[in-house]
Amino acid sequence: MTERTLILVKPDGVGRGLTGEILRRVEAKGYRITALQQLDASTEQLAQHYAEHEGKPFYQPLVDFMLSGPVVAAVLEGDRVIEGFRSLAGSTEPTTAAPGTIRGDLGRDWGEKVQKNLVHGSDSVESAEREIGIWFS
Ligand code: RTP
Ligand code: MG
Repeated sequence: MTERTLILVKPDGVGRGLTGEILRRVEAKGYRITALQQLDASTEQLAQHYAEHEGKPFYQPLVDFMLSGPVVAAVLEGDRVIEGFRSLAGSTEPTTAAPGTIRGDLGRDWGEKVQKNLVHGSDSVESAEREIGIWFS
């Protein structure tokens, strides 16, 4: 089934010059990039985007990390792209994310308060529509 998802290249990915490599993997898989922009996230956007994590110990370090540099937001379209992009990204923690995934191949998390894991991808159809509205208004 054709879906849309919202992905972010987080500040570690943009800062390390990995945007192209990450988008290359997305396109090589066959997903279409239907919107793309680099921006400095606002605290309001992050409060909305990460509302489900408010109150968790990693919430403030996560927001501070996401404010530390530009992010790249993109809308992807494709068959089962929500699940498919999360599969390309790998599990949350770069050290244990499977080799072959973005986080497993490229992510570094040693000594950090928050997982600097390069990318975000929506986790459901509802989250995708909500998050697309936050980053592309
Ligand atoms: P995402 O939402 O960014 O695609 O990642 P996810 O589903 O794999 O992870 P989630 O549990 O939704 O957490 C959101 C982001 O918060 C940071 N995090 N750090 N204990 C930690 O150090 C920790 N836990 C979560 C990560 O950047 C994670 O992607
Ligand atoms: Mg998540």
